[in-house]
Amino acid sequence: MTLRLHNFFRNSAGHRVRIALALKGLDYEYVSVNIGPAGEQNSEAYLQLNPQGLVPTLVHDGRTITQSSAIIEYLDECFLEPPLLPADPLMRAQARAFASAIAAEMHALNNSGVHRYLAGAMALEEKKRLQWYAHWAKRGFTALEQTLATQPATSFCFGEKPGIADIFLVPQHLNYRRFDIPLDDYPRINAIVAHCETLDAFKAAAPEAQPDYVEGF
Ligand SMILES: N[C@@H](CCC(=O)N[C@@H](CS)C(=O)NCC(=O)O)C(=O)O
Repeated sequence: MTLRLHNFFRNSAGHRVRIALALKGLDYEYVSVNIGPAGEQNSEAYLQLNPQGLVPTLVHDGRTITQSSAIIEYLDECFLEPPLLPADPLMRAQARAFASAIAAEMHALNNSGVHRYLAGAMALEEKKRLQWYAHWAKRGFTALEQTLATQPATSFCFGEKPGIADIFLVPQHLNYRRFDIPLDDYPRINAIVAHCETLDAFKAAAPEAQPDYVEGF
């Protein structure tokens, strides 16, 4: 059985998949796709694999899967232990909703391609671009903090084991730290992220632990 992950060290959606792979204890080949100025995600070879020109892409025994949410659910269905989704249907839906709020409403508005377009075609000055970024970050994290406040106080977002919500939360929190987004208003989120970051699987998946890591990139 072979697993190959096409991603980049500074790739929030790829970071999610790395956490899932590490939590499941799965070995994989790391293929670096430099999404910086090199723009390798738009090379002909990579577009054959992922026509969206986005990372990550997972190749499992020659079968290609794109989109981090689909990849993580696929891994969870192929490799059952430990499960990344709660067993209870309601909690499962809540965990998926939490992850989806990050993937679809927050990250999608703030990812690197969006920034490039705002700075380039839209000629938006950096201050305005950061204002855009901070607006969606605040709106998103405020809602997630409120969601967590309705849950029992557990070590992770939904229960006592790390799962899909934590997998999506940690990379997004890291993005916001990188862009100096004020995070003091989200004590529950901050505590969960701090706890996750003490765990080996989260450490192994962190950008600085990847083979293509470059400081200050
Ligand atoms: N919804 C996608 C998002 C993927 C995505 O936005 N990847 C970014 C990096 S985090 C990317 O490839 N950016 C390159 C580009 O936009 O050209 C997923 O979850 O996999």
